[in-house]
Amino acid sequence: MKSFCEFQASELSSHSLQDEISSRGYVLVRELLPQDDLRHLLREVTQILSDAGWLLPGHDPLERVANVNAACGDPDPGFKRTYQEVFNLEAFHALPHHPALQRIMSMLVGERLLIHPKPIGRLIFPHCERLTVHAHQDYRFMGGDPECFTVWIPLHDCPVDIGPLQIVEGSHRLGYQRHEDENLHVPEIPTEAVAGGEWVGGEINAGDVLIFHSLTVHAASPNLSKQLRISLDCRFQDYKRVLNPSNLAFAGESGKSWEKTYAGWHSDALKYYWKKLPLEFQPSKSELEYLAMTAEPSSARARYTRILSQLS
Ligand SMILES: O=C(O)CCC(=O)C(=O)O
Repeated sequence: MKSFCEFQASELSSHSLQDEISSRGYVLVRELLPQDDLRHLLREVTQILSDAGWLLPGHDPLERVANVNAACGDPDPGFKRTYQEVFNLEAFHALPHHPALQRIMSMLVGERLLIHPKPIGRLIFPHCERLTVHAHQDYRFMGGDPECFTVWIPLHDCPVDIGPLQIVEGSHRLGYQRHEDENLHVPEIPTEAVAGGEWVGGEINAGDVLIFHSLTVHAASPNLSKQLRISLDCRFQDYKRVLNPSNLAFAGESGKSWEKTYAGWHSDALKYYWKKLPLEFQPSKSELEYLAMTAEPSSARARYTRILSQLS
């Protein structure tokens, strides 16, 4: 596979970053985030995984040696319980706000930077094909304005056998591609239907970040190691561009809420920060109100009602 085109953070200007994203659809930035900051979060996450029995005893949790008998992933109920503990960590939510990341994302997006408040943690057991994320465009899941960018951040070194992300170069220029969702938990673009340039990949290490456009096709490579692969992905956009309000709320039936997420946090600084920004929603609040009364089936109405109730 062709190797990623890569940059040191210090080499990038606003202009070169925007040029790279617009021509290739991604930028791999080496050594942007300090190792210590990542390790601090990794320590908290691996302690949760160790307590859940996901790691082999007799090793430092930071080594992430997997207990293969505990292998699970979304939507397994056991996975969701442990994932929720990771999601509730204050340090998990603080990472997308890291000053080094904000600086580079402002260079790409501009000064009106919206950091989406729901980062996704990936806790990927080895040798589980069903848990490998297949080809897709984030726009399929995020909606809103396509000028939205994902940053993929491994919390530890990810040599190729641990399953870092791969990208289809230039695929963002071909628009939205059809995703198949029949009988699939997560919609994906069938391998043979993926359009764009070549797949590119390679190791992505602690401190590196992979930035890509919401229409850039990407997929995870399989984790063929003995360790869990732990990463976080988060999204950034200009807050003057439309945003799908489901990115701010918990639309499902699980009873998750920001109040519960924030319950154990020490600082208020990152709580509800987006409520202070002049955001434009798509669907708008009045469209949501209409959908909450008319959408079919009734589960969709309930979903819109939950989103609405969390926006005020
Ligand atoms: O980390 C993964 O396995 C998948 C990440 C991904 O698809 C994304 O960041 O959009």
